Amino acid sequence: PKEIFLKDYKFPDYYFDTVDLNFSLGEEKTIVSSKITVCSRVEGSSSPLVLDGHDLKLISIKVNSEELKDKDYHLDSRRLTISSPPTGTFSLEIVTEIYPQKNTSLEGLYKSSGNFCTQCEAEGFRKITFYQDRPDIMAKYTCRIEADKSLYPVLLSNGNLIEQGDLEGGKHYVFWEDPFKKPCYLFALVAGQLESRDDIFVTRSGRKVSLRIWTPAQDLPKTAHAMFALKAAMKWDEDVFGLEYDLDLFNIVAVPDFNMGAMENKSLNIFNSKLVLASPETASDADYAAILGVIGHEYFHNWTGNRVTCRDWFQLSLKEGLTVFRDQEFSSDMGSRTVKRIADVSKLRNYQFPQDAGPMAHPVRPHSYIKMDNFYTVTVYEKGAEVVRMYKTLLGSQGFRKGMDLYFKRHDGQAVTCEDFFAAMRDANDADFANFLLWYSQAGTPIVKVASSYDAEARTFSLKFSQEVPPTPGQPVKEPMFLPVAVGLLDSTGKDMPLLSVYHDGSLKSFTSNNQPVYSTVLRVAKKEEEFVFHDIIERPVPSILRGYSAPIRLESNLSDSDLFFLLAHDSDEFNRWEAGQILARKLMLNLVADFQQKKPLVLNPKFVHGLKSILCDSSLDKVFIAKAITLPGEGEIMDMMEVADPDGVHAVRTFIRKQLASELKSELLTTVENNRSPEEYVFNHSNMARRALKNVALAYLASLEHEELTKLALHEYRTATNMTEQFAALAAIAQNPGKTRDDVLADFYNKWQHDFLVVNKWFALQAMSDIPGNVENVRNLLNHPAFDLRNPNKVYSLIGGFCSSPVNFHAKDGSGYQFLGEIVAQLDKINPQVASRLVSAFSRWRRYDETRQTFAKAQLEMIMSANGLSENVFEIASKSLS
Ligand code: BAL
Ligand code: ZN
Repeated sequence: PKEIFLKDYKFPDYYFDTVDLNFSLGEEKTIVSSKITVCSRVEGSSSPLVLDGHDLKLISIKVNSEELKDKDYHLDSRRLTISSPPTGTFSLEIVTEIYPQKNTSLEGLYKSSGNFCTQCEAEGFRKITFYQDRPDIMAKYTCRIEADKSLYPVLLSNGNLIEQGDLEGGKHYVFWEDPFKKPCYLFALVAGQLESRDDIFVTRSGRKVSLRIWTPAQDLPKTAHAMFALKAAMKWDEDVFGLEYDLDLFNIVAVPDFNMGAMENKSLNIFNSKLVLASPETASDADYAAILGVIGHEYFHNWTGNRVTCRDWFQLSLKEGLTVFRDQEFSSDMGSRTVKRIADVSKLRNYQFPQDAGPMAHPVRPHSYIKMDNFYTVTVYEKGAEVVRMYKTLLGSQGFRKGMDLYFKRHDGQAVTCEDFFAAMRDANDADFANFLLWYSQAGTPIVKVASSYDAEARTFSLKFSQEVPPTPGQPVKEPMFLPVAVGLLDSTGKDMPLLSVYHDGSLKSFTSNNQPVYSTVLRVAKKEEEFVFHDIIERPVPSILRGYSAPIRLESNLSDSDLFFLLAHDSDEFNRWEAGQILARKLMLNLVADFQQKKPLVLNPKFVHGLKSILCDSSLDKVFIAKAITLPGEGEIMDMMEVADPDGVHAVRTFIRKQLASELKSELLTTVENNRSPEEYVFNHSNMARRALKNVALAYLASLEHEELTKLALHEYRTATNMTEQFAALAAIAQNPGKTRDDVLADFYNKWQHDFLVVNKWFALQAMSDIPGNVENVRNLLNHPAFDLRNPNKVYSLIGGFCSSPVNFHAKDGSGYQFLGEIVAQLDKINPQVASRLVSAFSRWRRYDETRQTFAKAQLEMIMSANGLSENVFEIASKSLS
């Protein structure tokens, strides 16, 4: 397999101006005809025109209406090369035959669950027709589709519907035209038996936009929330960024078989059903929130991704980091900012930090790839969003908006780079961003140490920072990064102190403006070692550092436990209040793991129990904040902090603390459940979700005790629940403990919901993620369950992905979990390489474990590597994991 490098980027020799596509959809085969207006970039140049193409049967090829002879072109399994095309502008007509019914990779054009559907990002368009399949080729498209009218009454593509009509033989046709130039990865086609929920959004300039969400008829009632989310997103983008929708029609289609969560094709977003369909009875609060965020995300791409796109795939974070940042802000504004921030930072810590510390570590803008599909990662998305957030932290809301405005003014209709975004932010604000661009090129999570000290005599308080970025593959030596660190100082009553001035780099900077002190400031940390000294600090403060998690770093401070308990009780920055509790919990868990390994008895620090008790009983706090604050860090997060990850030790300790807390706080937890039962009607709003979240966390703690009356309580909650959030939480609470009750309730749940594939996926995932010893056998049995299907990505992610997220069972010391995954990857790679390579990533950090586990995991990776016909997708992840 060939590695592609950012440094090798070259402007294309040929541009495409217009593209007219014609699809004749059939049961045996589909005929795709394309007519492209090609222009050479350099006047008079006649370099070969190389078109990408994969799994295509070439039927004919014409240049300026003349059929090409065999000698005029060369065809291999990956490309079609026209040796001497005409100079200037010419037309290129190509006819290909494709077989969507046989396409199980779910990229390009495929047929599944009765409908035709496309997925072209990143490089799927080359499976539809021969093309320069790269995002800097932007052209205006038309698309004519013909198909059997009764089988495919709905035929959709990008842009506006210009014409439609009936044809002979029971067929019909449609003709779509997209007035905006676009790269081919944004092309989309859908054909099938679908119905739509229709609505209208009037933009702020008065344009009436028809909104349609398409699903099979029986699912239409479940699209109300998605429509609400779409309209809210359209309004929010106008209010916050001044960005208005630019066509008269916006379509969303929900499909059950989809590799990604969703896809932002111009005016025809295609969604994985699980991110569209919701009803209170079948979807949880988390599903509702995910739908809101992803509907927003795909809509926001219309500007950040579609109107301004990426020059090449290395720039993916230009659109994804920015659009994730935008969807995070949207969800924050629609709900609770702190809670959203906690969720996003947890995701970063649990998934991105491990990636940044492993063999797949790559910068936000990768330097190379074999398969681009492998770089739709938490680094490009989530760390990329943190990078965008840092611009906003440095510039403030208004400065950030100025930068966005300039970005669109300069680059609308263009395919650009991360530097272009940086330059717009800088130039619009005349800002000094020091070496901020390193965030795009240097992989690895910076480790930042901060030591604080107070000088009572001088009334100064000092923060001394030192930073190090660990080596990552291909990057042994790193430069210090530019870190915006938001800081506040708490006085002895817990209030923020006024910050008057700070001494740094030989100069004294005053914070006051108009004699108004500030209470929080952003320090610009840019060197390997750096000191900031606050003046006129009248008592020893407790510093609240990295407020709102202002930079994606691992922060290590010399704060004492009592400082942390103080912050947990008082910090005005709610994120850092939560964070103080998490730091305490992480320290406690790591110490107990050491005790466990030395076979010492486990004892829980009473101060920790007391700290959580005061949070649990503080009625002034947001309930979902309480729910988050009393939830322990995940096992993965703790393993990630250990020299040698010990899944058994971490699991034993987390289980011990949970049971101990449940036992010591039993009466408070019972009151919490009692006081937070929902009223009859489900409402998706912050206060209702907060109540459910708190009740569900409390119930899970209680059920962990395996007391008969508490299991009965969980059963009661399960039976009386009127929404999926509470029903499923009660099921999960019961399912923690093996035994007949668990088996009966799981069976009952399946019987109740077997008609609903999205709910059945939850049922698969719950069982797959279980910590019950030896669960691999149960998961193997579920592979044969009639509702399971290896061809459906959601089912695979639920069952196999779910299993890999259970540290004790996936990392079972006998290697049984690794063997199971190895077998599945080998099988799945033949069906769907993108999904297979996502799964194989679970092996990538095998060197973090003890020798026995390493031997088993390595053997599986080697077995996978030795397979005949291994896909490039899996090859890239498996080989990098082994190297
Ligand atoms: N562009 C791929 C799906 C998404 O991130 O929106
Ligand atoms: Zn996206």
